[in-house]
Amino acid sequence: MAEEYDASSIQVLEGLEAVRKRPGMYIGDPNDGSGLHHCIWEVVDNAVDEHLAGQNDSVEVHIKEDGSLAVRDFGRGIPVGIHEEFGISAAEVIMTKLHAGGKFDNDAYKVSGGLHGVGVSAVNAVSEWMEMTIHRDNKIYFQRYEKGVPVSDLKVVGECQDSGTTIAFKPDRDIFHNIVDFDFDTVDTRLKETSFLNAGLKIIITDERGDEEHVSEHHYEGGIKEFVHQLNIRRVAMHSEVIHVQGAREIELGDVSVELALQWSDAFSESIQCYTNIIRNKDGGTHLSGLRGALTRSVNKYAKDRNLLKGTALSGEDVREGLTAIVSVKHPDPSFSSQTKDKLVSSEVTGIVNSIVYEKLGEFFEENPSVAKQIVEKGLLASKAREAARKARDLTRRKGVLEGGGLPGKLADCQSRDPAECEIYLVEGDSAGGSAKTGRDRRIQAILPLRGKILNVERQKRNLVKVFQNNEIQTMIRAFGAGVGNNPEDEGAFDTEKMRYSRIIIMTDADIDGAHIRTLMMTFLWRFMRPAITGGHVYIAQPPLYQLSKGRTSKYAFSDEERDTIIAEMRGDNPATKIGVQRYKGLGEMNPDQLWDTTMNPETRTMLKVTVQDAESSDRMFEILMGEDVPDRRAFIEKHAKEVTNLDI
Ligand code: 0RA
Repeated sequence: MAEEYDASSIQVLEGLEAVRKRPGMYIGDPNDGSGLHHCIWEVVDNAVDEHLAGQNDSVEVHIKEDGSLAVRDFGRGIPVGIHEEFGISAAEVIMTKLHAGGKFDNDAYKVSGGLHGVGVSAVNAVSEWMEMTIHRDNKIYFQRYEKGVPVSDLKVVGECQDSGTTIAFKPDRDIFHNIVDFDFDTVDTRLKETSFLNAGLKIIITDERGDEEHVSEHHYEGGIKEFVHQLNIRRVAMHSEVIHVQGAREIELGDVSVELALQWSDAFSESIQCYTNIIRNKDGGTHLSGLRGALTRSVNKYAKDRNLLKGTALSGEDVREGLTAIVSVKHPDPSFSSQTKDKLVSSEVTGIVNSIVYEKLGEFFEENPSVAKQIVEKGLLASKAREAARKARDLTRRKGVLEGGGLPGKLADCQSRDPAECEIYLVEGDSAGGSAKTGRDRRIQAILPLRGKILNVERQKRNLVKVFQNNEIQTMIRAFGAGVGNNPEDEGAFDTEKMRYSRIIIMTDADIDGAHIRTLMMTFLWRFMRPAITGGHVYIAQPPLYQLSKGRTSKYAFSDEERDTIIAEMRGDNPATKIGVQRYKGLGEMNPDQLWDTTMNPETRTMLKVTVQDAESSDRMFEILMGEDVPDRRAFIEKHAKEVTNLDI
């Protein structure tokens, strides 16, 4: 017995050591905040498991002043009895053995199971300390760990009437570098999602840092139905009730259950979020394809049976335009394409979701003919708009060919024909365009001056023809030479392989107008040339805000802080030196040499690369930022003034 214990405790130490050596492999990047927050999800998952087992109705999360965090649940309490194999308490096994969660699997736990995979022991390993308090059998048990190693036995420290578990931990600063503070918004957003997906579970988050305590409570009896309602709150819904369908099928290992909530709105895009066992699968997978197939099939069937279709059937894209949906699958043993579970690959799920959704949605349409009709009409409208857009796009293409090679007159092209080294500057206004043309490296840099504010494409959802007839937009399409449209299946869709320049650089004035024009350009690229953004081809030039001069030397500052630093440096010990400060209001105020030196010289310039954190929220962001709802837009801009893009620039 003793020997066994020693062997297993060595195994435990080795396991903890592995986690501390390569935290990234177990809990995610320890430097960018993702690993730090993953620790919270892991601990909360255990409490959610108790809810799934029908034993817990609320979770309290406390973010503490000292950098620690505590998660309390009101479940059965972690078992405290001695574990036969290891000779220590079951609780200690759970806290110290990697993947120990599965050891206690029973029927109630079928669809749970260390949801994020690594278990609380991995969090323990990367914590300066972790404290476990268990209320069970009218006793309070307590044990403390440091860097994953117990520093005391599990002890009875008091009596109680209730049951439940509290796990408190402080992430180890030796492991988490850059970002060591929990971010309230990140925690709040994520746990709100968790509570939507677990109808009836109450999650209360208390931020105890700072002077004022901040409390946020999430409790949704309506579950994912309420989630969809919330996601559409800023949109005009096509039908007032969120559609909700549910079903299950038996497979060898147990039941696969499917829950779906959906609602169509006047939005432009489709937004479907997929989950397996409460875990988000951001790249979808077999549940998504099952759902898509069933949607197309059931809407077309309804339309055809009622003679609502004029000609050909609606495409999947037509049917899904403006759809917001959540699909949540529970599976006893799901497979994913990767460790991060971004995509579900269990093949049987396609057919299961497809048949449940087709059957239940068909029933819903029969019972709600007016809603069904609206959905079909919306699809027909989408199909018409798409057809018109296709024609307008073809026209743009043909026109390009007729005008000899298709390059627009305003474009000052570069000499090289090797896209890899070529870049195109989109410049606001003709005068800045003039400076840029003179100042550039004409071998590899092309300049396209655009006049004033380009069309706000977000407000032309139903009028794509207008988009394609717009002069500035036609000019961009022809200059880039890579087509237009985000759907790779369409003829002439944007294709990064065809780009004449590998970098598209947006260069606008460093003022409010410039920021607005930049956002308009990004909105166009996002809606019509998305692969350019997702492929990392879009950049934002960084012109200086100030020129600071002292005698004959001059320096440039790109921010107010930098201006102050440079002024202080130039003054040195003599505060009386009055430094010359020129604020650049527009690019046009710089002469070509200055523009080259400060902003365009590839050897010395800094640019921001536009990347996408999350397509879903970028979509939403453009909808709000460029959409028609004025009060909403104002609120959004006020809240996110500094990060006008969640496209992470
Ligand atoms: C294993 C078995 C049982 C409960 C738990 C684990 C459990 C783990 C955690 C972690 C945080 N809170 C928790 N609550 C419960 C079932 C024990 C029984 O049947 O009584």
